[in-house]
Amino acid sequence: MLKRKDKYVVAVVGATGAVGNEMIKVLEERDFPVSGLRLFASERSEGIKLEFGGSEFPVETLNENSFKGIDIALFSAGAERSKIWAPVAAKSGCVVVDNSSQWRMDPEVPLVVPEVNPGDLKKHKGIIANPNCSTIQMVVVLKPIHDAAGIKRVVVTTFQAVSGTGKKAMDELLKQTTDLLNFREIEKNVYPHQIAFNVLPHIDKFMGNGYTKEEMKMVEETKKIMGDNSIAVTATCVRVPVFRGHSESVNIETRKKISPDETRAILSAAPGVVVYDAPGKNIYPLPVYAAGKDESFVGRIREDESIENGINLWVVSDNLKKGAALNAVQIAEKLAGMA
Ligand code: NAP
Ligand code: 3JN
Repeated sequence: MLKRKDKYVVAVVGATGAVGNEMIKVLEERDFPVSGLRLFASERSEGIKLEFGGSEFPVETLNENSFKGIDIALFSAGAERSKIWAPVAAKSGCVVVDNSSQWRMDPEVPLVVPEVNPGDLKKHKGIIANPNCSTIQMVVVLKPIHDAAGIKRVVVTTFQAVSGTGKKAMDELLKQTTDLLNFREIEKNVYPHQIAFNVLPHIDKFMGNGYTKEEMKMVEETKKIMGDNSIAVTATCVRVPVFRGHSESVNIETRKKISPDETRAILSAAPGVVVYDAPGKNIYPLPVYAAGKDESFVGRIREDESIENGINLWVVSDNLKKGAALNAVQIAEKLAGMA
């Protein structure tokens, strides 16, 4: 349990990465009560200093004693590092909010989106898992619909920005784009195919069932967060040449009929959701507008006329913010009793 204090010593593990960088920004932006900040990354980053609140903080490497005196540790250094270091941190008495997939499906570890299942935080034993970005932005929209009409089945197709793969992928999209526009040969290091001016139906590794791991994360995490294993979910995850902001086409079959107007009204009142839906005026959510914002934006709300009780939605959110850093900081705020 996190002891209530006026201010907390916070650690960011993976501080030099795309998510870690965003975590530092979000802590500052939301004025999280920080009495001390410790930043960790790999040996490659030793000596680097990062800014927070007008001061510079050194980046350190991890060791068995790193977490002594730290209250909250926000992890975003990959599943392998979380597997080793999250239990070490928890044993030192620090509460870990882990952004990797390592602990998400562990029955002992709550998987939390504060707008959806804040009550699950009470069950934590030192580690709390932050869901996958594509899951987070979808469940904040699904939850109020499930409460109103009971969701039977979800069919989702994602259009995911390259920042979801990290800093190197953002550099690769930029370089391939400029190389192609200058009639130069491209290099492929991060993705198996060209990402500039292309679309890849492949995120994370392929599993035995023909789905990718990212797709199965969406299926399993959605059920755990919503606390309902009866919701059928199927996903197709696609990488698109966008820097920031994941988009999703979401088809929902409900038990009770719900009209597009009712859906709009329910979602307008939902925490963390903004309805942006006036197609006649070309108003619908777009990644370029969602980038840097906190909410899940929803538009193109319309009936699925092919089934009895169906709704189609288009959901866009900033994958580095609500999809990762912001959700983690919101969890820390809940633990600190701020929200
Ligand atoms: P990234 O830009 O590649 O950054 C990786 C970070 O991990 C860097 O700070 C890196 O440090 C650090 N790191 C690597 N090896 C380390 C080690 N041995 N010890 C300590 N730190 C180490 O990747 P990212 O996009 O920020 O993603 C990082 C992780 O966050 C992912 O692997 C994933 O688990 C999680 N993530 C979650 C979501 C989500 O959906 N919630 C989205 C994206 C990522 P150096 O700079 O020194 O190499
Ligand atoms: O690709 C995206 O848009 C999201 C990527 C998330 C990610 C990337 C590398 C490793 C994860 C994750 O959060 O599931 C992981 C991982 O921890 O398995």
